[in-house]
Amino acid sequence: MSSLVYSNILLQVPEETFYRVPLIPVHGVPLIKPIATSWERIEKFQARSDDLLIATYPKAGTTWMQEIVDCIMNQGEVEKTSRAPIHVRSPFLEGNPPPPIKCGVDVLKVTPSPRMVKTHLPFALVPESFWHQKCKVIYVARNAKDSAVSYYHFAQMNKLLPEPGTWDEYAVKFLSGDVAWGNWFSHVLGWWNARDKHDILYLFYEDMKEDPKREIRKVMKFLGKDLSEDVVEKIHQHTSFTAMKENPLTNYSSIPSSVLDQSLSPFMRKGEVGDWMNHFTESQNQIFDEEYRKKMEGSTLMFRCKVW
Ligand code: PPS
Repeated sequence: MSSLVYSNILLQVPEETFYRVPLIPVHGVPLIKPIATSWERIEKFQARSDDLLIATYPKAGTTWMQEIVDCIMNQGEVEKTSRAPIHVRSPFLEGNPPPPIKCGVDVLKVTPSPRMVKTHLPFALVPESFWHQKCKVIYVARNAKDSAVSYYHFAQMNKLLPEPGTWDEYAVKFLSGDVAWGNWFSHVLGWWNARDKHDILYLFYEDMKEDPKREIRKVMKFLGKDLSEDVVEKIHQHTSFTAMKENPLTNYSSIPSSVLDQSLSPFMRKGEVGDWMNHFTESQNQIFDEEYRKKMEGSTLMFRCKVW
């Protein structure tokens, strides 16, 4: 099942097809070329009523939430999560990696229910069938500054994304939304504004860091699972940053280094709130704050971006 077995074949795929490809707008949202060119299939995706959609802007704690959900769905029997890497257990809806690895839509077709579907799509681009089927959604949001820093490091090591350039160049691109999956502000606001119209649990990375067990309990309640405090503690231990960094099934080490070069930056990098302070200059911080004020004005959505 692991994509490792394909690594020798991967090397034979012409690099220009998938590697460091340009962004192409889909309904105004920049997506990487292999996703944009297969958009029709993604848009027509058939959700099932017991699908759970785990939606995030990139780098908001998707993998962390996927692992928590899988533990809960397995009644806290964390050993059962060792059946496959996280990207197999919880396929990426719009993912379209180099062949022969199957695209998300094809993998999901043969995935037994209940499926845990990962997406980075903004609310407006989510296939309609999820809403027709009244699917549950867990959305995780992370403050813009830490998201930008995490995404910058990820763009360096993930060869399927466009070259990030220097941090100074990337900070400008991030703020203007010229990155894969588009503008952070539109993403977090789009999902925030939709949360009362659909069955959406809207969570924050910073809250998960502050009190992981409290947030695990929120997810349990949302999924209708009543598990003991001992089990909550077990899930908490299993999904700690340290445990997930060491776990080959959650640290993405099963993906060949030709795609994810973890020597440049590990997938499980720092897992902190406030790392942006090690990267932002004073002037970048001011520009970000100004844009934040403009874009978030009038919204009840609030973020924390400091350690408290
Ligand atoms: S992706 O590629 O968009 O799916 O990445 P995603 O999983 O959303 O985000 C990766 C960042 O989340 C951090 N992470 C965690 N932080 C705390 N605890 C746990 N358990 C955890 N698991 C993943 C990961 O380290 C990335 O953040 P940075 O800031 O880069 O370290």
